[in-house]
Amino acid sequence: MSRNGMDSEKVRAALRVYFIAGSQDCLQNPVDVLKQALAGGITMFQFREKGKAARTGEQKLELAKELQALCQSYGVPFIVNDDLELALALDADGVHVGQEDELASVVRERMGPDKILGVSAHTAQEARQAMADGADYIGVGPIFPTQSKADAKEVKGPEGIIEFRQSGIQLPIVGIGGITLDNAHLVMQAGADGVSVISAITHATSIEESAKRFSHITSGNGIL
Ligand code: 3NM
Repeated sequence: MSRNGMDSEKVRAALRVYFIAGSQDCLQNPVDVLKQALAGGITMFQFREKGKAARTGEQKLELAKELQALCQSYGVPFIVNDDLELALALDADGVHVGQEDELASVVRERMGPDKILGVSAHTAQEARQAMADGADYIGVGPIFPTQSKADAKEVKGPEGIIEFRQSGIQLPIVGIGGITLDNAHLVMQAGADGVSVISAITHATSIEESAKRFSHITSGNGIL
């Protein structure tokens, strides 16, 4: 019996350019930011409204609805970070949880088998547990130093992904943390299926161009 929400080849494809953002990450209206990122070819989006400047309550809900509708117009999965109730209320495509958030097994149970479940894993043991809990993919990070997460763990380098693969983890993996147009190829070469990116897209001079270039790099068409 497969408890996973999507077949793993579809998940791998969706992870390629996995854009994450909340209003706290954006230098302009998050709706405009996402529009440009979608035009540039992002393959999945995670709504991560977190931290001091984050919206809450009705404002968060309204923003989520707008962003979800945009994703739907591009056929791009809309994932909610660490807010199962919001994901259920919106019938989002999935949820991403960290080790300190709601238990992955509980999220899988409540979302049902057809949704995408992502889990942040820092050790092979956490990755195995995530798989047992029904995760469709794991996020591994921080690969490089990041300014976007105050409580990020120790930097792993691309070697962190190589180690996961060497220990037999075959689940789709997305690298996260400090990934830029200059280092994304290293993450892919290490065995990741894709890159999760906040600031290299939200803070780019041209958001659309940045997303386009990530798409090239991760499809193997990048100039290394
Ligand atoms: N999680 P940027 S690092 C949300 O290590 C997040 O699990 C991380 O942002 C982890 O692309 C991170 O701007 C922030 O570095 C990624």
